[in-house]
Amino acid sequence: MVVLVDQISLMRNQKPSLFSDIPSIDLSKPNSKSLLVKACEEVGFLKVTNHGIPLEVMDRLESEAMKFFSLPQLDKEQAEAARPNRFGYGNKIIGGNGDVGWVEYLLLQANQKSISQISHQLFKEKPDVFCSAASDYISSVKKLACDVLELLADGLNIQQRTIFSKHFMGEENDSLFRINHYPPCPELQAVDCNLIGFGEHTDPQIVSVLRSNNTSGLQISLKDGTWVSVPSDQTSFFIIVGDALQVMTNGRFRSVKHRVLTSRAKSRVSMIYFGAPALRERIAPLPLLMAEGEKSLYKGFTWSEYMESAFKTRLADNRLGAFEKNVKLIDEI
Ligand code: GA4
Repeated sequence: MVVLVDQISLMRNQKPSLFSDIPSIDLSKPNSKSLLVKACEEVGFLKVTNHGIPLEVMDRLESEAMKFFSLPQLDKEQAEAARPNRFGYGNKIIGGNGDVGWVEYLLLQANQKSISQISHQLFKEKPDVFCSAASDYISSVKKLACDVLELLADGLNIQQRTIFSKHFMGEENDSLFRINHYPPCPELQAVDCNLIGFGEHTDPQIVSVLRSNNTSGLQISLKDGTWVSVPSDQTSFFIIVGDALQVMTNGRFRSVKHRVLTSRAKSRVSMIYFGAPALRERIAPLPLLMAEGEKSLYKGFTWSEYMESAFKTRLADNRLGAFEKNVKLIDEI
C-alpha cells in the first residue's frame, strides 16, 4: 500500500489533455506514406486505419488472454513461479531493475516455438485455443509492421523497401509480444488521481504495434515535453517508433516516450508486438538517409549490446544516451 500512496502523490494534479490530434493514417490512401513519415518525425506515434486485420482476430486473442487473467491469483502466481525465464505470466514487476506498475502481463517471444511453449505453460487444458489465437494475431500484426515500415522506406525515397522490415523477417529475430492487463484499482475511487500502470519509457525495438480495448490510459510525451492522453480505439492500431528506428534514421524519426495510467473502474487490455532484429545484427544510422556532411549522432551497436544495456537501466532512463556521439564536442576538438 505504501507504493500506492507514493504513486498517488506522484500523479496528483497531473491531468493531461486528451490528444485528439494523434496522426490518423488511412493505409488505403495513396498519400499514406508521406503522412507516415511526417508523423514519425513529429510525434513518433500514430494510428493506422484500414489496416486489413479483422476485429475478430483481435477480439479472439483478447478474450483468450482474459480467460487466463481471470483465474484466481494463486493459480497465476504458480504459473509465474514455474517460469524458466522472463517469458510467460508476470505481475507488477515490469523491468529487471525494480520498476513496478499496476499491471499483470504475458510476455512471449514472437515466434511459433515460444507461442506454443507459453500456451502450454498457461493452459494445461486445451492450450491450442490460445496458441492458435496468438499465432493468427502475431502473424497479422507482424505483416502490418512490415507494411508500415515499407511504406516509410518508400516515403523516405529509399529504393530498398525492406531496409527496415528485413530486420525482423529473418528466423532469428528478437521480436517480442506482450499482453498487458491493467486491472481497475478501486482504491483510487476515494482520491481523485491515477496510478502508474506502466512507467514512462521508450520502446527499445524498431517499431511497436499496439492495440487496446476501449479503455483509455495510454499517454505519450510530445516534443515540448507535455504529456497527452491517447483516446482509445479498439478497431485501429497504434504505431510507436522505437529507439532502433530513431538510430537508423539518425534522429529523424522520434522514439516516443509513453506510459500507462490505470483507471478506477475499467480494465484495460493492450496487446503489443515489438519488431526487433536478431541479437547479432548491427544497428547504426543509415548513410543513405544522411545528407552530405551530416554527422552520425549515434555509435553503432549490435542488438544484443543494446538489450544488455537496456536491462541495466531503469525504465525512465534515457537508454539511448549511452550510444550518443557527442557531435558538438567532436566539432570543437
Ligand atoms: C519496455 C517495453 C516493453 O514492454 C518491453 C519491456 C522489456 C521486458 O519487459 O522485458 C524491458 C523494458 C521494455 C525496457 C528495458 C528492459 C527490457 C524490461 C527491461 C528492464 C517488452 C521491451 O521491449 O522493453
